[in-house]
Amino acid sequence: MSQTILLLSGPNLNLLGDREPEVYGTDTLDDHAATAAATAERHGLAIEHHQSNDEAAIIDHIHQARGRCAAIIINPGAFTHYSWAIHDALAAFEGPVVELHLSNPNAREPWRHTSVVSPVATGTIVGFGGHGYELAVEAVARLLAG
Ligand code: CA2
Repeated sequence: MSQTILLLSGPNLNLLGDREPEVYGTDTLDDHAATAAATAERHGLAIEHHQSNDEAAIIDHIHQARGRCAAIIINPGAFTHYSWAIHDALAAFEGPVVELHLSNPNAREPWRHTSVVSPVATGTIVGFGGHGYELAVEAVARLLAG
């Protein structure tokens, strides 16, 4: 059975493709999830994707991944900048965690420069738009291959 990567998308990412294309591109979240799934399949891996605007739902998905999923790729949206609850949930996950952002938050408003997720991430991919989904899965595949 193939190993599963949990792909988590935080608040407002369901609006991708609809508004702010100059910042986030024109692809939808479904497009990005499809890119991640196709990349995973090339490595014999599977993607399970969930998007939520609810912090508690994201935390529940992280808990449910424990002992079941091999890795987590997460774009926490604006929760990135203040959710210590997501930080704590990720800290309790045993596998690799990749923090992923479409834009480069460090090149934007000062309040986006802090990530409370980065300290518990194995690595972070920012600023590559939709290509980041492919890069994140490639990184996970390498980590899982040892
Ligand atoms: O660059 C990223 O991927 C972000 O995680 C996106 C978040 C933002 O709060 C982070 O600082 C960086 C925002 C996602 C909102 O997505 C929208 C998409 C279309 C229209 C409006 C919002």
